[in-house]
Amino acid sequence: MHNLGVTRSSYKPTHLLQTPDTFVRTTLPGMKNAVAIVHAAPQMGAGFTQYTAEFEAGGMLGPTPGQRFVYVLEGALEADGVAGLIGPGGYAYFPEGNVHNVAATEKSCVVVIEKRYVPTSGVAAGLAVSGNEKDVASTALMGDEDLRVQTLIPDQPQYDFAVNLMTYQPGAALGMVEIHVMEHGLLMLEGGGIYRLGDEWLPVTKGDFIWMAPYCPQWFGALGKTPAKYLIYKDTNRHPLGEV
Ligand code: UGY
Ligand code: MN
Repeated sequence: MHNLGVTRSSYKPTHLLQTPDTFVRTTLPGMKNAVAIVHAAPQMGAGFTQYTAEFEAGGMLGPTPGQRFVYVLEGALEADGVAGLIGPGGYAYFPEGNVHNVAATEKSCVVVIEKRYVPTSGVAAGLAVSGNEKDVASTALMGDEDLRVQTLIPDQPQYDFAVNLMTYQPGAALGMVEIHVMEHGLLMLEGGGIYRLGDEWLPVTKGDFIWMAPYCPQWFGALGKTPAKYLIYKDTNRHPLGEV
């Protein structure tokens, strides 16, 4: 059946909305029994790589040249240095140069974010981190109790990026149109709404990926009768001119 070339996906210099009907799978070096949907990469001007890894039982990731953050959507992972299995809502961060295996113990779907570390003088690189979102407290964004943020990587100068969960009660919205130097990678985990990206107002729903370039005007309002939730990457804690 032809789809007549129709999709909600949109790729502009300032942003990408990538909906599941446009996902193309590939493999990355060292991956075994797994495929990657590469959503964001330096090829589009991003300063990081974000992909969804789909594993068969026993599947593995290959090595990375940078730091790596994994967040389990479905299934279970075992990873060097992490006690027990990492199940849904579980996450792990590995510093650059940390040689580690990440393997799926069952069919699994995992968010993988990788970034080359930007050192900053007088600050040692951060240590490995792992946990589960259910154990992470949330804070209200700009005093809005209906818009809550969970910070998965410590917000400290040792770490040069953040990965946060943002949960909007139905009808909640960002209190402002944000325009900032940091870029974002975003995966819709639950619910949906309208994302303003640049000069487009786009309907978005669970499973969609969004990349926002630095300075991309952005705003989100949650629609529907269930909360909207997304996982969002942002570069942080570094001078825009680079290493100091
Ligand atoms: O942290 C952020 O910049 C976040 N509020 N941006 C967003 O949700 N688009
Ligand atoms: Mn933002």
